[in-house]
Amino acid sequence: MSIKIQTLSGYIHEYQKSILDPEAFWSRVAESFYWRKKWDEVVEFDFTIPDIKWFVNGKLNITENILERHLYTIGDKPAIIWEPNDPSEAHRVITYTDLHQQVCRMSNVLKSLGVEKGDRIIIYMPMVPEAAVAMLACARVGAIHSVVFAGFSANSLADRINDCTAKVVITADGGYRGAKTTPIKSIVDDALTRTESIEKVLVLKRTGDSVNMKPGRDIWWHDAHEGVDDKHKAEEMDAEDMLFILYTSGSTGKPKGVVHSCGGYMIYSQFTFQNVFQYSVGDIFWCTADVGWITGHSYIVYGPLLTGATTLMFEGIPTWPDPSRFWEIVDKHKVNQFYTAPTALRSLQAFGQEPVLKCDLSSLKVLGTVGEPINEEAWHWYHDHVGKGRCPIVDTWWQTETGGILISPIAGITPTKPSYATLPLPGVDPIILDNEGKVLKGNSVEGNLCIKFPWPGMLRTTYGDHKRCYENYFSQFKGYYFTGDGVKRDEDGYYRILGRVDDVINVSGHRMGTAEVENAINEHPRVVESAVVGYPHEVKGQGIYAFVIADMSDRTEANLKREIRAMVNNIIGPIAKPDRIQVVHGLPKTRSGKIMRRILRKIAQGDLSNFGDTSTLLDPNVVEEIIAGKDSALVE
Ligand code: 7RM
Repeated sequence: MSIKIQTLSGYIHEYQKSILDPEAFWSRVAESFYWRKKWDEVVEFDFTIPDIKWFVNGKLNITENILERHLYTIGDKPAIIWEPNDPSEAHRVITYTDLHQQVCRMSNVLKSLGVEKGDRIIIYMPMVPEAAVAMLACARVGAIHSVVFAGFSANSLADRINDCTAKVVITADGGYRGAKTTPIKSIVDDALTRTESIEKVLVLKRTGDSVNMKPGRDIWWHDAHEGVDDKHKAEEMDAEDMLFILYTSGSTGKPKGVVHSCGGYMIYSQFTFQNVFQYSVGDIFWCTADVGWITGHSYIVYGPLLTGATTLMFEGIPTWPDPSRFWEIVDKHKVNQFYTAPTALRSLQAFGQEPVLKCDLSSLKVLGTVGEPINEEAWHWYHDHVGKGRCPIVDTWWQTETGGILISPIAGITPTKPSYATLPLPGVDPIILDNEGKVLKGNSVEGNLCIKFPWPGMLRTTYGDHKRCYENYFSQFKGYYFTGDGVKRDEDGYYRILGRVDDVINVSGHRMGTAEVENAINEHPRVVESAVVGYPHEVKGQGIYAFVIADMSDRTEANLKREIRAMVNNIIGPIAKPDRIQVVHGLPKTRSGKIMRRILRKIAQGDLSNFGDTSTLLDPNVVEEIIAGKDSALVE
């Protein structure tokens, strides 16, 4: 299947070839998939628009490459192993044959609800196999899915529904996460009071909690499936037709809908999965992400299933019922590759060695991390105690926009280095530019990370607003894709990601725009203005620090802070609640009224040594006042 790099010299060889002749390289990768019709051109692109097309005029359906292609060879092999939140509930095993039947039946259900090729469907579900079935059924009928993380608020859900004018929501009555139950359906009901496009809501029964079902609009999943045929012929899709939209935060207030296409995403998610994790037949792969994030799309669902792999899906959280839950699952299902986020590792590290040392973990071969820079301490803990010194760690750098991993070790084949994503995958050409746009060649350089040549998994547009796609990613450095990340290339040529250079923060591996959080805070009737920055947080990577100017005439500070946190919780969701809030009288601004975030970031970090040039400040006294009040910031 596809190209599998097996040796270090193989990597070097393929890498060089892929950069010299990307078209030959990617067409060789694409050859191993099932196409209804082969492409005319491998790639056509112009980054100045941007206009990016891969496998031009190729026809396919991604689900035929997941289901039909594997039926006769590995039909009875597990496609999905599902581990429930509660360890006393039975796990489920879904074979490729089962998955084929379930996806076909669901495809017929979608057709019966009036879904047509090109329609947008929102999936707002807990981590159950039906979420993957729903995604694949959308792909099969040619509908564009947009999965919304079930931790987002009704308001965030409504915004996404409205942005893509979705026709159907697929959801569940509720969801389990640790000791908590989330009333998912009632959040949907709330969201739908602010939307107009939704015609049908399909509701899976998971918790059995009572829910309101609106006649004519809401249908139970099991009722809709009653008597429905499990044969379905997949819709023929153009390689460049949209496969899905996934909303992600940027430096502006409103999340943008990143669009991925059928052909390129298929090739890229599969190629990177197989190579980075060195998946072999029979292995059990476990990615702990939620399907609501890109990591879940590419490395729980599409990459593994396109490879014919067994993918483990976990409904719960790392610390419930106790902090050995992850490691007990590894032992129970004999997991071979384990992929998680640094924040999860740091939260587990805090419970000490006992929960991990009591587990065997000898099935593990490869460990992976994603979502944020991994600090050396967490890297060593992962390496020594989880991997028992035997397993390579792949620190995978990529983004919602890139569709799959771009810079990462190839497990057991290319070198690893703590806190380094190391080397680009074949077909990926990273370039470092200084702020003036000058290319920094050679080693021991630091600057803005850009990519020079397109790769099949890259975004094509931002839904409904192509200009925004250009402005966000292609306007700063002409002719390059700009990642928004800072990077260092060390003396050996290895890449180390330094974090965002824009107004995006990364909290527990979740991307958040500071403007997005500010907008939510500013909804509070007593708030006059706010400025949000990130600061180093032991477990979350970055915490959220909000400086707020407010009318305090009828509130105590404690009440105001509580209300602000509740406000942000309602508008965005719990992941965006500020960790620290400081009430201030003024914000450091330039004479033109721009907030000097650089100064606020330094104060939030507790670095009061050198604020750089403050001569452009409108009122330098503001800074003194903020420093003096620093200890009043709420800490939770
Ligand atoms: C996959 C994902 C993307 C941002 C990205 C980086 C940061 C991701 C790493 C990382 C250092 C890593 N998509 N990031 N992986 N930073 N090392 N291995 O996370 O769209 O949600 O976030 O996350 O800043 O730009 S994402």
